[in-house]
Amino acid sequence: MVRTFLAIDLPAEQKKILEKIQNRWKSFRAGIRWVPPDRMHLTLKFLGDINTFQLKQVIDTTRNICSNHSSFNLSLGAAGVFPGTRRPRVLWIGLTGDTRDLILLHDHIEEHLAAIGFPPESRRYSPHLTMGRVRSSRQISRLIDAVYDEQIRSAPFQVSEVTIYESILTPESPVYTVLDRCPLACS
Ligand code: 3AM
Repeated sequence: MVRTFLAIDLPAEQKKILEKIQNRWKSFRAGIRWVPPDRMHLTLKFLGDINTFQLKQVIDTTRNICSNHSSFNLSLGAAGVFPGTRRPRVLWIGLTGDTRDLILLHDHIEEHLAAIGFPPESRRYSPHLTMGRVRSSRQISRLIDAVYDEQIRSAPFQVSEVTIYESILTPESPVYTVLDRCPLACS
């Protein structure tokens, strides 16, 4: 079985910006488990454990969907916390730019993967980059103020492929391995 998810990778320049933001947030010394910047990605769909037959179907389906979608541009957007400030669990950075293309791509993936047996998410898709996960309430309210005050500027980056990842859970942090890269059509 392979623990699988579909994601959009970020260019090095955006990861650098995210690292700088994360370093500012780290200075509050709150109880957060931080996502290492080199592992940050935009999740499109988490599939969980699938077998090799299903993996082949997922690769074929995703490749087919991507070949029918043009590449598009995104930029880093405002920061926030999920599910809300009262019980924060995830600190994130949002996206701006061609978000309608992103949602359309996500919806097609949901629809076509549902047709091969993967149930769609019940929650609405909220595209985000996870920066860290809250582990304790230590210094959290000061950090949350800083999250909402963050002014993020980034140049647009082109999204030209969807990556299929294996995620192996370890006691420290998940290890991600690329299983396939599915190119989007040229825009
Ligand atoms: O991109 P983010 O960090 O939001 O939280 C996990 C991560 O999302 C999510 O899949 C991404 C790659 O691991 N994930 C992990 N387990 C999940 C589950 N059971 C899950 N998403 C939904 N259901």
